[in-house]
Amino acid sequence: MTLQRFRMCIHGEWVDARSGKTFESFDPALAEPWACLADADEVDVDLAVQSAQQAFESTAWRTLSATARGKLLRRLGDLIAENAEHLAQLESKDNGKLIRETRGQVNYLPEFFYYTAGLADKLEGTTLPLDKPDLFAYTQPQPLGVVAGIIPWNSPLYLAAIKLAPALAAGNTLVLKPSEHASATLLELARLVLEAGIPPGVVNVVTGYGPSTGAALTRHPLVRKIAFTGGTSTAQHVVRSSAENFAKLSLELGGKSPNIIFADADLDSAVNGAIAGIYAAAGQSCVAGSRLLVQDDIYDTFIERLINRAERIKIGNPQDESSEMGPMATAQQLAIVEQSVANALAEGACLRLGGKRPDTALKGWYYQPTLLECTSSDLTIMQEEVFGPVAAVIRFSTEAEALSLANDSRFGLAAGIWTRDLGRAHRLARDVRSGIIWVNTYRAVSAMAPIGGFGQSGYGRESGIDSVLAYTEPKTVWINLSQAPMPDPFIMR
Ligand code: TXE
Repeated sequence: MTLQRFRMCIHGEWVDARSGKTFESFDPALAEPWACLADADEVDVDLAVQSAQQAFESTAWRTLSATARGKLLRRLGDLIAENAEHLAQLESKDNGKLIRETRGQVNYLPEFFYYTAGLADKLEGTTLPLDKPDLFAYTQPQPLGVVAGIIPWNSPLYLAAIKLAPALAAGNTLVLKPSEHASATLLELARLVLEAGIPPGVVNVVTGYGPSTGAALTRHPLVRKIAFTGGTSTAQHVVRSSAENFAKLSLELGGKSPNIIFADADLDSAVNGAIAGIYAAAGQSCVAGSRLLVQDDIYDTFIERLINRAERIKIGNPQDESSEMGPMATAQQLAIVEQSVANALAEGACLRLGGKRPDTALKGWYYQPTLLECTSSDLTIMQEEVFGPVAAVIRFSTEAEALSLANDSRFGLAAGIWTRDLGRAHRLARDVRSGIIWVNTYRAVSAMAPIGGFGQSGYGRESGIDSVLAYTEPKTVWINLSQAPMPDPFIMR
């Protein structure tokens, strides 16, 4: 089979790695390679970062008004909309996500650019009400410089967009590093960036492996901010790299999110919410509702209805419009899922559904929707992220118990609360420690809504009105209004 060839985008040019090295990327639905990509080393990464630095200092970018930057972002949004079907198909092939999911994501993607475009020229400094009448001071938000965007495989376009749009709106330049498992759509995005008229070098994309390409990028001395989405242990490397040069950081690291079902909930909706939480995207979602907390009174009914629906999930090729669950994105991810389920069973969890690969002729890295019943929150399956279609369910009797179980986690990214009791919904929204709370819904996103976590789910927020500010640093400007000579130089004014 001929592999599709992709080159990197450095300073507006399509280039191979200087070393000539390449690597293969796999189609998860077929478990075979489909693309050949440049394997960038630190020489290539340096070229990309120097290009971004040069673009940052260039008059073409630096003197562009914020309004003009906003217009470029709008144009980019339009181009994404025009190319949406192509991008959706490509992402589905590359990471094995359902076409109906990638299409939905890509169709919404322009909204991130339009929303952020509108924010570009609304970044205001403040006039400071100084307590020193002879002095006048104001602040001005300033772009940081070169931003490194480290992107995982599960939603490359969406996770790149929520970094790219605000970073550009604020006047930064970027080097994006997609995952070695799904790089193609970010290279297509770079093509649209150039077509939109964004100057060469403002957005560069380097491809390669995390420990080589990614590490070379995150420790580069010219990188002023690292926006990272990925796993917790990788994040620890990234944080250490950032310490070399004091680069700013935002980290979005996934979780072990509770989906809490109370007896008074609309059970049909709650079943769909539980499915959306853990079996959508085959559970390969940072916000996966992988811990199901179900109230005693409805526990048996709820589990029966959940199993009944989950058994009928149509596993199939992600490019098939009728498929409801595709494969794991990588062979390694499938191995993690299999190992996690085996460990859970060994620790005493009870298998209620799935627990193996499907009995089909499908060649890819598929795994069945799986449900594990647990009697203790201490089980590893209740504490560790699996990143696959594996729900761990536990029962509770009181609201206090539900809260205590929900907060029994080192993570804190998302939580679902299913109840018709308004007071309870607001109490739990206040008390559950997580960055996103969904009440009677799950997996909702919007350009206007911040995303990010508490605890080991990371820090910093993406999306929303403050997203652009996160790519700036305020500058304080002091003006002496007095006509008198400068006073005593040996005391602070
Ligand atoms: O992610 P990695 P992987 C979780 C999930 C999964 C686990 C591992 O639990 O099982 O992470 O997945 C780059 N310096 N999430 O291995 O390694 C890498 O090339 C700099 C949660 O795919 O975190 C890729 O571009 N960069 C998550 C990116 O980091 C490095 C989504 C993420 O890869 C690097 C995906 C290094 N030393 C997985 N090592 C979410 N929050 O949604 C790797 N990278």
